[in-house]
Amino acid sequence: MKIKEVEIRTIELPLVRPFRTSFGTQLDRELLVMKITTHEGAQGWAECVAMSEPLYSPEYTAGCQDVMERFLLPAIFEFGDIRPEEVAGVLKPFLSHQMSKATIETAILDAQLKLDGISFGSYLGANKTEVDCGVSVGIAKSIDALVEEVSQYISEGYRRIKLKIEPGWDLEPVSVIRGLWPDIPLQVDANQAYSRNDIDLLKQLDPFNLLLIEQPLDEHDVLGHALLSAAVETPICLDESITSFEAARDALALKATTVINIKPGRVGGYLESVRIHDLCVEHDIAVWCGGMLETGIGRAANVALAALPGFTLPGDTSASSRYYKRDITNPFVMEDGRLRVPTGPGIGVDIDHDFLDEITSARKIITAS
Ligand code: NPQ
Ligand code: MG
Repeated sequence: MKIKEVEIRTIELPLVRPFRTSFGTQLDRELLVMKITTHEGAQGWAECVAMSEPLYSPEYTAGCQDVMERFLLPAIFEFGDIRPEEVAGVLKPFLSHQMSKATIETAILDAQLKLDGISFGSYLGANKTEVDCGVSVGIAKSIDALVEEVSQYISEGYRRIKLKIEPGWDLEPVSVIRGLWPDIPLQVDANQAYSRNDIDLLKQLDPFNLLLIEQPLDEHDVLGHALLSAAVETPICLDESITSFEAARDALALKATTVINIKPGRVGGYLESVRIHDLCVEHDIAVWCGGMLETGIGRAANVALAALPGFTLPGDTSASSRYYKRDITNPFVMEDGRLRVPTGPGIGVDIDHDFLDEITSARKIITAS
């Protein structure tokens, strides 16, 4: 395929409720949406999962747009006729920036699969038609407010609850939720809020039968996670630390992680995600698909990925309504705690162009210079 033009939009969507994590409180989701048009007449869509500030990852929306315009897209234009499988190699000279690279690769893959009439799920190797949904629950104002939010999600049918934790909001919320729902699959996510000095505290989570503790320590402290993992019963699951296939391979070798959260944006795309998935299957490691408050564009591709055989735990692949009153695609609606994997060509969702225009705050067209 030959890329004719790339459109990058900045969009802003209000969240249905504030989402508080150990790194801050989000009221809106600002993100980049990319549309590529090819000379063959195909269009491909992708969203960039970076947030507006570098709080979860070093990447952030304005920085992503800059690196895409200045380096990544010129390299793609210069390469000429390109296949999705060639994108990562073309972008490899530019270090890191996985979320930006993932956006470009995904948009090209969507266009290619639309031309070929193949769905994301079939291309990636999905063997399920629907995926189990979990939900990520923010740090609440009070225990009562948390209980109310969790009961709402459980009554909607979510099959797994993930509580965001931080120092001062850990043992109590976990013990209350576990007490009220003794059998619900439950896990926690600290987004790096603890240190190696907190091993004794994190050990106190052991009696609550959690599926896992996600990213308790700094993203660079892989050894710390190995020490913690040896000291606690609850499985440790890395998120932020897993930025590539190699990072996953090494974290597994060091026994720093016993479960892996795959987020395609964080690892540079869906092809790298499949490689990590295959590695985990080979090592008999459970995997699940993380979430970055995606719109229907990113959610569609994530649901397709989560339908691969190694994704044995429910992901943060929630319904559109978990985050947004109105989505920019046909919404993902949960039925019996599951989302259906799209079957149409490419990501297989329809863009609501009017609504997309309404929430677009900036728009730029990039062509070969
Ligand atoms: C995680 N996601 O697993 C992330 C973190 C996260 C669903 O818990 C705006 C954009 C706000 C991306 C807040 C979930 C965000 C965000 C949290 C990602 O660690
Ligand atoms: Mg996480």
